[in-house]
Amino acid sequence: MPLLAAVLFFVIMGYAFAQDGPERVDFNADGTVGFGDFVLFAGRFESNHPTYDLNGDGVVELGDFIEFTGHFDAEVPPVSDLEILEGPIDQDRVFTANRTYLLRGAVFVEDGTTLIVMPGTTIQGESASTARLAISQGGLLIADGLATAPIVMTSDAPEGQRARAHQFR
Ligand SMILES: [Ca+2]
Ligand SMILES: [Ca+2]
Repeated sequence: MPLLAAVLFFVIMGYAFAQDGPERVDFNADGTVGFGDFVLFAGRFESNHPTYDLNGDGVVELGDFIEFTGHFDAEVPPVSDLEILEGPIDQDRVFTANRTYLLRGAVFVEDGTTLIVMPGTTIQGESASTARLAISQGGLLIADGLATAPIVMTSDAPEGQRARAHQFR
């Protein structure tokens, strides 16, 4: 295809994606568009709820459903928001795939506390503070990754500078 048409094609595609990316229909914010989102959508059918009125015509109807199904099974790119964790985790927590968690210094999951890490979650250890994650006796870490959505534990140092012993890679 001629260059100008190719450029135009990608500009339009980029625009369409920015306007109507799958993150709009990941209603339960779990990183993919799936059945859970459908259940939420179905619960608002024929309402005027703005979140589910995807085409903005004031009612949640078939047109919105068609738009929703167009994104079905799509993966939602992780948003850049970062949560910094320091010190003890003393209340049950769920780490979700739509965020990145940065460990600073020693982070402990305390006795009697459960930390659940959802598939697809990224956890970074801060290089400058020699970050580490420890599970106290009686604390619980549940981190079941999936082949399609692994849990990544890595360093915040750039690739190629993660050579230190014991460092998150
Ligand atoms: Ca979802
Ligand atoms: Ca609508």
